[in-house]
Amino acid sequence: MSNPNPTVLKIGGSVITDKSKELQVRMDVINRLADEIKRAAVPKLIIVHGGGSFGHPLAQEYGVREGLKKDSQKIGFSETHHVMTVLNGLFMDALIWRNIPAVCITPSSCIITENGRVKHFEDKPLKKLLEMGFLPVLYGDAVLDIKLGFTILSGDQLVSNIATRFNAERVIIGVDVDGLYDADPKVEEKARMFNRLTLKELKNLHGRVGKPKNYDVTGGMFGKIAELLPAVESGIPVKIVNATKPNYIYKVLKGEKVKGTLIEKGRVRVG
Ligand code: IP8
Repeated sequence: MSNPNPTVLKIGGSVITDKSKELQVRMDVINRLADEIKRAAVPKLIIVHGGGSFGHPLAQEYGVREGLKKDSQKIGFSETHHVMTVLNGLFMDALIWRNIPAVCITPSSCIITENGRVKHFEDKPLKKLLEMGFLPVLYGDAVLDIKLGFTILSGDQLVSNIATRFNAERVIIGVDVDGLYDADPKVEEKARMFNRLTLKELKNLHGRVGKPKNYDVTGGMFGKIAELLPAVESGIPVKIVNATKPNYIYKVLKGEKVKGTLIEKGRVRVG
């Protein structure tokens, strides 16, 4: 394929950070993922990573997602954005040291939301980088908001928006569990994983999966499902895989069979 549509890869914050401790990066995991991304050599790739124990605790402490209500929150907005640039810097180091021409695009500098939804997105640099063969890297960020003053833009909303905007060939979501379950697999021993889901099944499920109990301000798996709907609706297949397991991201990037949940608009009939 000479000019393929892009693949959008999300790496969850719970994969690259230790969510039990604030500001704890998992550099070994970032390095392994960078190796896998290098080996897979996908021709057009956009990466988005999450906040984990960098962005989320500060966003929660200062109520950044809820918007600007008092001046004392402003430092919280700055800190949340700043720690995300630190995490992103570590991620970028791992890619660039491996000779991958990755370039960071800072969401808070090119996106403004309205009530938490992307409203303005100056996407020309992203488009140009992609055309030139660079690997653009974005992340969930603290962003300015027309109605709220500021808020949190989740990596998942960003993934869905970018995938739709650039007519992605596929979306890959790397998380710290094997796929999408009917209950939280970390809590419910009997939780069942879905191998495949249609849009209709996903919508039904959306109402049933519980909200997270930890400090994930963007809603954990619950928020993830809601955000993925527009991408699936526009016909882009989404595969959720365990990025903490070695070679899963490599295999999925290469189009090889790997355990996970595949979400498609409808069932594709074979034969
Ligand atoms: O981890 C939110 O992105 P996510 C990032 O993809 C911040 O939900 C700044 C909390």
